[in-house]
Amino acid sequence: MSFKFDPSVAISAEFGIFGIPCTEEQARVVMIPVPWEVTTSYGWGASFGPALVRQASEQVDLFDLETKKAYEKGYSLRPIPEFLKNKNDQLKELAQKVIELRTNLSKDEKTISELCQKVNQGCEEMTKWVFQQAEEILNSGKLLGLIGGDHSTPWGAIQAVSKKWQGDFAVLHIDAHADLRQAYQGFTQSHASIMYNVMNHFLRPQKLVQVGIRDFCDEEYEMIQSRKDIKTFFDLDLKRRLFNGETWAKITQDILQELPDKVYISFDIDGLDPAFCPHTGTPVPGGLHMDQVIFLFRALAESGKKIVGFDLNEVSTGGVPPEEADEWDGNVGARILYKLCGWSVLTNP
Ligand SMILES: [Mn+2]
Repeated sequence: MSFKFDPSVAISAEFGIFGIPCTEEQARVVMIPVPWEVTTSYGWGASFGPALVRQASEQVDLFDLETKKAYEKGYSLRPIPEFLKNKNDQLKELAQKVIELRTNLSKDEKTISELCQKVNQGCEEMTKWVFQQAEEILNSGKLLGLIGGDHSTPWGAIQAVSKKWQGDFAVLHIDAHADLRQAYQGFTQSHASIMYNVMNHFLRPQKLVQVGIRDFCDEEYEMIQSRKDIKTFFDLDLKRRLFNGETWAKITQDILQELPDKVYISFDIDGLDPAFCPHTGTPVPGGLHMDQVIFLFRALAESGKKIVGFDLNEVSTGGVPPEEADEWDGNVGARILYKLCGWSVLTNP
């Protein structure tokens, strides 16, 4: 099913994401925006991620040398849910209070625990909402995408994909951080805990393959070592191999070998070199180049694997409203998202 429009006429993000004027019914890829960053611990602005990426998406040329006219199948982003943004703003204040109390070594454990409980409950509700939205999209036979928000946002989507495929897929996790903390600052659904949560839930993928990881604690390192269903390509090892003369093509094949036929991609923008995402909440020097990621996506598609869902998260304004934000982070995010949409369509003929 395709719909026709002329991409050479002026396009605007007002028409729809990437300026593609299609309804959700016409679209093959349907994306959920999740304006949420309740547990953000350092820089903020990720809750504006969906708006920032949507705004920048009109700059992306629709024709793509790799994915050609995949866009003719239609990509659609649901409206940004105001109720979730409002809930985010309320709960974020409570979470900040917890962080402040802990920083000041407060002994008021009762207040801390009450606040944490409220925050955790709100995060659970967000995840439930995402799960329902994702399940609805998957059940309608559409391809699923999600735009965060911080990295806690896609857990519900990964649960829905896990349910649909009964765990017969892997999460390809691109990130600077391992995100395997059992809880962070008392928050059970912290952005720093998503992959811990993913891999310990009854609805989970058979495997987690991490790429670009360069910031983690010993507890996370131990979890990586102890679990046969987690494989991590640390940034340091990737760089050492490259510096010793191995090609990225060879490394890419090693990554693909760890993956089964079905792959969900969870893309934290901070997996890239911070030059590509200077305003993201927790940037870490080092990381992947945009071109390496684009090469990896294509190799994955050419290997015959199927993308069963994806998310892009942690694209941030750096704390200002999207209208005032530097366009660069959104620009990079929109281009990653565009490739993810295209390869999703092409790997699901
Ligand atoms: Mn990260």
